[in-house]
Amino acid sequence: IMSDKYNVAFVLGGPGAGKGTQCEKIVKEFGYVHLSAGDLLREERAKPGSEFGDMIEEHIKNGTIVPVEITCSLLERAMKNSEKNDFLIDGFPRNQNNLEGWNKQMGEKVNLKFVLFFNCPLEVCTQRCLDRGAAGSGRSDDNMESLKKRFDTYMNATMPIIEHYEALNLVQTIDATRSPEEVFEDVKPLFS
Ligand code: UP5
Ligand code: MG
Repeated sequence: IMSDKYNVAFVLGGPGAGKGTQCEKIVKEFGYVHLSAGDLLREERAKPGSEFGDMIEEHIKNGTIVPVEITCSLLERAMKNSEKNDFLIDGFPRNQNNLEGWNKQMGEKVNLKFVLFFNCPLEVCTQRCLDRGAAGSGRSDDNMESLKKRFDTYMNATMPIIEHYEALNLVQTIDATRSPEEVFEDVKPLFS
């Protein structure tokens, strides 16, 4: 039966498309648990003595993707540690390796509801991340050099994953160029 599985919505979109911003709003209004793969990796990186810290930082700065075993374990641990059953998984799966690793480790334990895709042009995404960096985000990848690489990865590795789910009719595409409030108006009906 479905009810003994985790309910999951994947949240995808380019760097700075607004995944985190919209997830916060969904959490407030609909009681989902927000798990950002990027946040979990940054947290793991920051742990003193973390075996994977340097490797994670290398990937983040270069906009490349951490091996799925690490990311998937962090996600599964967070899901197990939560008392809730409904999860927004933000910024994952980002490539074929992520998709295959997730399906192998979590496929049987999860009911995938849909993939929320925040569609946002490169120029808008870039400006948002640069502004965030200028405002002191402290993120080592909010600079032009890293952003170019993040975009390459997004176009070459992540878009095919979105297309894969599109072929399965699981993608809900949202125009993410407008204000956070306007974007959320389009998101709401998907959760109501
Ligand atoms: N903002 C948001 N919405 C706005 C709107 N509608 N109008 C105007 N401004 C808006 O927003 C970004 C900025 O824009 C903020 O300042 C916000 O106020 C403003 P945010 O909600 O943070 O966007 P988000 O899509 O979450 O952007 P983020 O930078 O987090 O996206 P990325 O996908 O690049 O970052 P993530 O943290 O997911 O991944 C970082 C790196 O981790 C990856 O490059 C990769 O190296 C690694 N990673 C993995 O290896 N594996 C994973 O599974 C996940 C990550
Ligand atoms: Mg984010």
